[in-house]
Amino acid sequence: MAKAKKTPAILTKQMMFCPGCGHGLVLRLIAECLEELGQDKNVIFGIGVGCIGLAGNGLDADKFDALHGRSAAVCTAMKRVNPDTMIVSYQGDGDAYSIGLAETMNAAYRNENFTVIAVNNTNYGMTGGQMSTTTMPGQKTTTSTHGRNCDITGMPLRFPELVASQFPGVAYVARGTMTTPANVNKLKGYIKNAFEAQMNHEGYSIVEVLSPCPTNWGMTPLQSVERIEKELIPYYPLGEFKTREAK
Ligand SMILES: Cc1ncc(C[n+]2csc(CCOP(=O)(O)OP(=O)(O)O)c2C)c(N)n1
Ligand code: SF4
Repeated sequence: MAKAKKTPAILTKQMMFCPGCGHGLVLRLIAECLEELGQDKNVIFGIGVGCIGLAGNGLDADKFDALHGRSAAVCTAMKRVNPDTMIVSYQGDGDAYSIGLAETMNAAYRNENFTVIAVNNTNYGMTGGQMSTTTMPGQKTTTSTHGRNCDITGMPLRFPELVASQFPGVAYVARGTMTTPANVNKLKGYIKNAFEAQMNHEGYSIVEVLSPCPTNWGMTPLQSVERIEKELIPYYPLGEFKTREAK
């Protein structure tokens, strides 16, 4: 009989995410990858401002709560002074791509050797579902009550594609999601690739995760998964945009 996988040691307490939220699963996959790579006692997280804060003490690892959007700058410093420590910048789309776009972009531009996990739920989840750079055209949020008008706000930002096309020296760029067991397995593979690239000092790595936010989308968890499949993936395709070069 198949055995259930043990919870990774750094996940110690129940976390307070909403039912159907994607953050818990992303953290679980990160923790599994770190443990399997023998890095779970050798990691510092840069933590963005947002619902990831609800992980609280449930994530038993060194972490630095960066000011809103500044995690990439903090992670740059942490990695430069601790080159053999795994540095993981865990951020939401509002944190990484809206308020912190400059820091996120500059770290990629400089090809800093750390890993960004960017949880894209197309809104600012923690503060009540405001519009972010990744909000879809026509999507209603608390700050785009008639639906996002891209004529005046620009089109949703595809950061992984931007990095892969404009900064080709980076180590690894991918986008995954968790809508099916197969997608969960692929996402775990992407996260592991990113961590391995960092361990080998190959440069900047980023994995974006399309993640449900049922609370602010006004949907059930199942409807949220369907929204990702039908609406988000056609605009935000899954896959690897920059693969690791054979070393
Ligand atoms: C400088 C600053 N501006 C605004 C806020 C308020 N704030 C806290 S969480 C948050 C939204 C975070 O959204 P996102 O990064 O997408 O993460 P999510 O909660 O969706 O996971 C905002 C705007 C803040 N803490 N600091
Ligand atoms: S508000 Fe959204 S992102 Fe935040 S915990 Fe709830 S479902 Fe998750």
